[in-house]
Amino acid sequence: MFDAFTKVVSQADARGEYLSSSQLDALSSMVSDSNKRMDAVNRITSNASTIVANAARSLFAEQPQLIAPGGNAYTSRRMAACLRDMEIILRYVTYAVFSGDASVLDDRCLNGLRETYQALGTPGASVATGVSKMKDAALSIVGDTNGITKGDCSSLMSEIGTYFDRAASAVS
Ligand code: PEB
Repeated sequence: MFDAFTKVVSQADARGEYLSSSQLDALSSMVSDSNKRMDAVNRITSNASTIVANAARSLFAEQPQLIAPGGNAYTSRRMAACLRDMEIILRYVTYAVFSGDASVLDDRCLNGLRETYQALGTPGASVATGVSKMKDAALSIVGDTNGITKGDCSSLMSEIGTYFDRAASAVS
């Protein structure tokens, strides 16, 4: 499991080189923008249940076969498993945002997830739709300028988007 710093150290060490000035510049700008990153993590984390519940409602409205008898989210047990899965994925996304690196998400959540869904008969494409709905909700919460000093969060938001995209494409 890497963060943005240990990732760069490991890459440099594999080549037996010192850290390059462009690597130092990238990490330095990450440090100077770190309050934005922590605010983003805090906003997603404190709205996690709303993000999950709304994304799931919207998924089931679009794909009602999932909650019809025989559907993959039919019965309370499967519905609970589905909501739990979305919550787990969102939690690992927040870890990746915090670390500035996707490896925790890859290694502890996404690795083998497609195969797990295939074995369970759970439609991965539907999970991916749910994840992309969580992405939209999370980004609109992160980008909400109401009651906060306005700044440029565009690169952070596009980075956050890549973690959701990574999760969606890992299961679809
Ligand atoms: C992954 N999900 C399920 C299981 C596992 C995971 C390992 C099987 C064991 C169980 O039921 O608990 N677990 C989950 C995860 C990690 C982990 C991400 C990462 C660390 O450890 N059903 C739908 C939707 C979708 C869904 C499309 C969006 O209709 C999910 C939610 N996951 C779903 C369902 C089950 C499941 C299990 C319904 C139960 C499957 C079943 O028993 O039929």
